[in-house]
Amino acid sequence: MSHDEFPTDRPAVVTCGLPYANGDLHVGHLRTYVGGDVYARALETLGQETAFVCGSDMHGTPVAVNADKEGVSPEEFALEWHETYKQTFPQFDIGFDNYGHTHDETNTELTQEIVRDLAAAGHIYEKEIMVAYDPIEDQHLPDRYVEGTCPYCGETARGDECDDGCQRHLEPGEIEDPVSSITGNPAEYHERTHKFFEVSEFEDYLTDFLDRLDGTSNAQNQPREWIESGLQDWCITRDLDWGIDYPDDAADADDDDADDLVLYVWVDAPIEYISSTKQYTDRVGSDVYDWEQPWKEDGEIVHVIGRDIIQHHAIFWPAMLNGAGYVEPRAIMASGFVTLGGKGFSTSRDRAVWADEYLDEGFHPDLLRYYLATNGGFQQDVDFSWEKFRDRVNTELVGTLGNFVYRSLLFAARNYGGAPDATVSEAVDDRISEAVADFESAINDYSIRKAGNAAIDLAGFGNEYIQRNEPWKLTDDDPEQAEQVIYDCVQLSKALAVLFQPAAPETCDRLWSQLGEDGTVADATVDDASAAPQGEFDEPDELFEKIEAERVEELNEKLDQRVADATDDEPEADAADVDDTDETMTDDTTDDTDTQAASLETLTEERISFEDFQELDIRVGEIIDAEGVEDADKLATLQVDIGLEERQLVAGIKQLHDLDSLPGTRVIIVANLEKAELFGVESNGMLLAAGEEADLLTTHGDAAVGTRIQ
Ligand code: B3M
Ligand code: ZN
Repeated sequence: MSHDEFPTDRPAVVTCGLPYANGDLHVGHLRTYVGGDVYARALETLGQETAFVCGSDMHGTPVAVNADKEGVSPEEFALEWHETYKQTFPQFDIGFDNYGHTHDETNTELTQEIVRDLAAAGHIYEKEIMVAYDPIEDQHLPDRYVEGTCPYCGETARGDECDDGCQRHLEPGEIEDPVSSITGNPAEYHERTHKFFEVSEFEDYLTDFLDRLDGTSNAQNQPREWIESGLQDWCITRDLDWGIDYPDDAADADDDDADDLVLYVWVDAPIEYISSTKQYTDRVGSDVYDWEQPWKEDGEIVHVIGRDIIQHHAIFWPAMLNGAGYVEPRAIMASGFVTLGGKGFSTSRDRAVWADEYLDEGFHPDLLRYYLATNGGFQQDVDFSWEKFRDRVNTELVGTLGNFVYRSLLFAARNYGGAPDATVSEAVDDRISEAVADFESAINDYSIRKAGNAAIDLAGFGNEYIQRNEPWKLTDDDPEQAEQVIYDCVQLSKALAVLFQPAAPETCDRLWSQLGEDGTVADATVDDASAAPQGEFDEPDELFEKIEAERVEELNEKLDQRVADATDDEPEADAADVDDTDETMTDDTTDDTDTQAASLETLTEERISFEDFQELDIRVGEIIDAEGVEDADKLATLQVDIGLEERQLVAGIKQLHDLDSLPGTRVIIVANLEKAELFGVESNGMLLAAGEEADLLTTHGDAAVGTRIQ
């Protein structure tokens, strides 16, 4: 890590990728917003001064195209969604300090100012390029107005992004076989003069920047590869009415076209991070939070985004910040996608669990927050399943944390009217310090999952502690010891309220009041975890409610039906169906929901020669040891004896096999597959397994370990 550990004495800004003001939010979106909120709250719990900001992304063709379809102006259309989001986020306790939008005055002015600064510093030039154009409608077709074939991977792509294929950002003119996504008319390419931002000039800066960048490893590794394969300059203007005008005085005097150009949505969208921070300062005063310090002097800027927009945040945006003289991001946390039955959510096909729908089902927002924050490592794709949701709620929230706190506080209130008269024991004080240290290092590792686990593990300790000491048996025989144990349990409950607050703010606030503590636990810091409880309190209520199995059955039925309907719809590619929110990563290992009958893949027609087959060095092996990869839901590290040597392999079998029972199992491995690194663990070969359940291949005779398969 190249930065000082949190908390630092510089102000932090935590941002979340701006939602396009374009359609309902689903659980896939919420993963990033919950992630950002948990992270921002956790920083504050560490005592780090933090502004948590975001806003709606009003511009760009995703909005313009959908507004067109509804026959309203893009502004009206986007503002309506903006208002909806402003209400939805607080319902999940996603507590932005400021939630603005990219079309407001603050952002319009700041965007134009930054573009002027970039132009003045010589980072913007103009060039004639070919842009897609619909000759029948006499309409330019920027970005999502055009669809075609990705020149890099051959998949169907939208004008500025290959989101079904290689995920690359595409420049105007790159897409092949262009077709208007509005009319379906074949498009032509026309020459136009556009403005370019010279990203390529920042190669050296960006290379060094990535070395300094903290966060999830995907945000560093992918951009490094992009730099190695050569940076392109980005066209930053579009032939479109909807957007922020390219500033006049940044245009060349002899350039008539500049009048008609708006800025590409990806110019003004990230600038909203700064504008939103500025609006926060405008509201609370610079003595409370001064936006200029983190953005212009020195601060800790942390961007929380979906992994599909890494390139925009780790290449384009830092180049812009650097070119215009702003502070660079400290960290980028790029989340994996949420999938359903192993496939991406799809807004247009209604294959999704919607934010509103979740609340309408009557579930507390903290349950989903906890599930999303801790269900997998942040950069991992996770499959949403109601069973797993129920399992996590019932086991960890109800069974571990809720159970411990309830039995402790009930006993304390009934027997002592609150915390007994005692001081915390050394063992419990040490265990709380350990939890605080785990929490702190989780945040410095950018792992909200580990931060959540620090609290749940502490609750596990508490349960074990109360069970082992059985205070209910001590009240008569050893009242002093009973008081000690219960005091310790009250102290543990207080620490839990503090450390679990980022994940479950409303519940922990209730716990805070149950403990009779003043104010809100959101204002507490890690020091309060060890501070003496205030003393008196009444009998508590339970913090969490169990989810019954029948509820899951009902929910699954609804969801299965929806997934089936969405799957039926799939082959139809509707040219006019513009959907920015599809997340189309498929999960190539396994998934939890078995909603679709396994259909057999068609046989590969192409034959390979015997020589080609012989190039594979396939061996009989025996598993010596199997352990789950930390932070990975599906991966396990295996030590396999292959006769001549011992090999370490990583395989996606963590949830599919009882790892403890694997040692001694005969397996088949490809020994000469190139080495790979998965979650930081080297895999030296590949385990062969069949199907979704990873049925392990083995031998049925007595071939010796190490025998080659032929
Ligand atoms: N509005 C949404 C997306 O592409 C886009 C994010 C902007 S963040 C500055 O995921
Ligand atoms: Zn592609």
